[in-house]
Amino acid sequence: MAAKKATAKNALALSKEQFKDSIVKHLRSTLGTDEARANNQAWWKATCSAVNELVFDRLTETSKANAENDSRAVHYLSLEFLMGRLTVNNLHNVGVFDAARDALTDLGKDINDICDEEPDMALGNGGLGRLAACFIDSLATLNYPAVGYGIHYEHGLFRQEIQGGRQIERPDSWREYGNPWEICRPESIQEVPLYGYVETVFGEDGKMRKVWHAGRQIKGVPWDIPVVGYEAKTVNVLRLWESKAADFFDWDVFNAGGYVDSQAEKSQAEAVSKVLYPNDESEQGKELRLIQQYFFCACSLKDIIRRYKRNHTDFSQFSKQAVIQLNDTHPTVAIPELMRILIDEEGLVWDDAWKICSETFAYTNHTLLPEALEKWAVYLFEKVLPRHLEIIYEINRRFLEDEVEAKWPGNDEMKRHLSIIEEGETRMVRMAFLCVVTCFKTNGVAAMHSELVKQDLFPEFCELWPERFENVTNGVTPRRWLLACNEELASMYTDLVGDQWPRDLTLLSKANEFADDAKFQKKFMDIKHTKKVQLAKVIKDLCDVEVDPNAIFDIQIKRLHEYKRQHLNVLHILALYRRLLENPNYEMNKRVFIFGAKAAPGYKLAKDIIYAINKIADKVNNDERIQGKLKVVFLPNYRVTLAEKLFPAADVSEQISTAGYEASGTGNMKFALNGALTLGTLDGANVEIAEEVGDENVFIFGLNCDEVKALKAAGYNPWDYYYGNPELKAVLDWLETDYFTPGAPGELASIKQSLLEGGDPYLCLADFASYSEAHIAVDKMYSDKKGWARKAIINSASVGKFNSDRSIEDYVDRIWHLEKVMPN
Ligand code: NBG
Repeated sequence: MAAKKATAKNALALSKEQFKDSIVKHLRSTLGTDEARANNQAWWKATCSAVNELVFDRLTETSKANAENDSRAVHYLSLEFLMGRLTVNNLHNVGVFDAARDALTDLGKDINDICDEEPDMALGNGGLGRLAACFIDSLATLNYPAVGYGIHYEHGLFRQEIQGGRQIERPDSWREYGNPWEICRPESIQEVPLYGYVETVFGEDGKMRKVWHAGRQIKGVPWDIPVVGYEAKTVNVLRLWESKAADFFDWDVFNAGGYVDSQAEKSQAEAVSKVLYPNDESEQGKELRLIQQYFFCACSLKDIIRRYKRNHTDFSQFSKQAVIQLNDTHPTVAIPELMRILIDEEGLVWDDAWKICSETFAYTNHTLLPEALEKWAVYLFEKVLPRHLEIIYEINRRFLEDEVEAKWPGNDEMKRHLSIIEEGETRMVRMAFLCVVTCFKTNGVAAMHSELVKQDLFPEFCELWPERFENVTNGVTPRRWLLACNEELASMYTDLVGDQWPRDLTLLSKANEFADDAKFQKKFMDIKHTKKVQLAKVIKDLCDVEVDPNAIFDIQIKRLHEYKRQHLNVLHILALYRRLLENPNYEMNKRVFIFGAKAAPGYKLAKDIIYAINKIADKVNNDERIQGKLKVVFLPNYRVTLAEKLFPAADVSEQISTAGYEASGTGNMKFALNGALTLGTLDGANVEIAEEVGDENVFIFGLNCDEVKALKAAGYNPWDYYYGNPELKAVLDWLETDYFTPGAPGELASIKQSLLEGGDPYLCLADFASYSEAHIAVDKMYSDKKGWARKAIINSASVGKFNSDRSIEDYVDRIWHLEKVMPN
């Protein structure tokens, strides 16, 4: 393709010849092989090493500039960073993608095959983890001082296999053969205490002090992943902690023949960073998960304090220098940990320590689902972190006796209601309350969600401190989600608006002027077709299903959860199938329904829904009566790398959560950016997407948030909808037969049960009719090729707001107040 490309401009640029030399040099001197013997993995690693020569240099310059400036920095604490692959992105951000591709071609290699060697860094579950990855990309791109802190999991999110239609979880080993992007930093190892007891001692001055005598120590080994900003001026660090047995290894035990015991200690310590928890519903009370949280918070705080102390002798400037963003409640234990360090180790008095904490921490809420709001049993805290529990009690006592008492005098019911400690059979620590009580800001992740955070989740806290609540609408990085994943469309935009759009995505709005231009429409839709052809090949390879690229590609990709309502999608597919069987002349455009979703291993119904999709796919895809008008595809092992192939190929973006339940969504933004039309409810960021692209360019259906609440309050009865809609009744009943599971009736019945006897908590049946009508509107609109092209263009051109750079600037304005630092 002759079209121009947006290419990061920078001083680092390598020519093709230099790149070739560098790759060959690394093949030989870094990897101990040569051009003749090297396999693709070696070629990939050599390519990474060539890029790293540039990247590490920028990394050093960035940290030098930050140290010299003594800059205020944000520390983004997150249990998850869903990075995906780094090679293509780093090549683009450094600005050497073309040089690398041409160099590899000259060396007889295809860059796509080489980059395919990289395993995904799947250190996250879904939206929350991917958001963290987009945010650190934007922070580096915007030259803000920032460190991401997380866990160096040995195993990321499980790999999903489908066997006989069912999900099987397999371990993910992303760094089994080493990862060229990471650097181990043994010089910054930290020790982390656990368990034990607290002693009260009185010093010579008569003052009382608390001493925590830990029962165990483990150590945290930092691994740094360079985070390359666009045009590679700034390279920040993602620092991930790996747990290891502490050094004071018991040599006596070892020598006395206790080799096995000493190994047990080692493997216990290493268990802490062994695996990412796949956000199961039933993970409550898992001691190891609490230890994981404390482990990475403790390591990170020590690291932050160590860096602060290079330039400071007391803590008076701490909250000026450091802001710590808590990505959901997972890192909340950092709050009592900082209190403990300041009071017990640094000798500050409570009020001073509290002031620092409450000026340092800010909290992002990512969900309203009650089961996802973390609570930890008090007894568990007492066992693992006895001193932290004391501190939490004291924070709570002061909060209730001072603030709550002042606002609602004598109101014990209110105290019980707002207490950080929930009373009951098992007393629990409410982590979200601890966050809101401490943090100077609490934000939601889309306008609507932030309102619900105030009104429904924390109404009393909002009365106490209205100024603490903020909204920052999520965003996605245009570097990965357009420039790198959709080269064809990216080139087209560069031709149209120049090469600055990967920074300023609002520039794309120029394309709106061409939304009705026949030539432009053709170019745009030809690219869409190309991406669909590419995806069709992936589908054939992975699922052995033939799909027609001229069909409507209708895609729902996200974690499997009832509130996201993949099963509503399934009910509609069944309805379509039924219509086609009843009337072979039923008029519709060919449609391919594509799913990608992992279910938490312990979430039975979610796994049943995956099974149902696969069983229905088997039947539908092989039913000659419907003449290929309908296809259903479940792509196994949905992950970032697969997502990069799906977003560009979508015509329809399914965003069908029950209104009020999806905090924001970020896939919705990636779809629109790549020219898909949203079929969605008024939920999360869908609301803002519709505002940006115009109501006439999205398909909105279903109950809105207020209507959902009203229906629930009035007493929702799914049976009314079942008996009231013959088609809905028929498809639900179908699930109980053996039509899709020959010889095994009832295998899909759990879905029907959950929607009827189970009360249909997410109102699938209430929204079914409206959803089904919206699909008819989609189908009609697709028949109007020009009308559809116009809408697709407008969608892609109008979502500049959802650049994660904009989200970061909002965080900086409203919460972090950082200055940009330009490294040399
Ligand atoms: C998720 C929400 C999404 C949102 C992402 C990122 C959790 C707990 N929450 O709607 O469900 O887009 O966070 O904010 O993963």
